[in-house]
Amino acid sequence: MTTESFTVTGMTCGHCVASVDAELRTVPGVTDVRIDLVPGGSSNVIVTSDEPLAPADVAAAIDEAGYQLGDDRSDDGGRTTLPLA
Ligand SMILES: [Cu+2]
Repeated sequence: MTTESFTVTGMTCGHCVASVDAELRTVPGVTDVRIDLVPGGSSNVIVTSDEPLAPADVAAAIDEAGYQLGDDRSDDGGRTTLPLA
């Protein structure tokens, strides 16, 4: 079992949450979806899956619902890579 968290932008209400939830549950292996809505901002989404999640599948599901994956730089503890000019 695997749990992945990421952010989704563009959601504003419970209807948006329901759409994203429904699409993510169509991804193979997904058993649970938790969405912490931040209206108009970057909402935190946590997906639990029986199988390793393919990022492309997740991105496609979010896209299908009509929203965008946000920048995923929140919880990696400062592993931001900057080009050293
Ligand atoms: Cu909405």
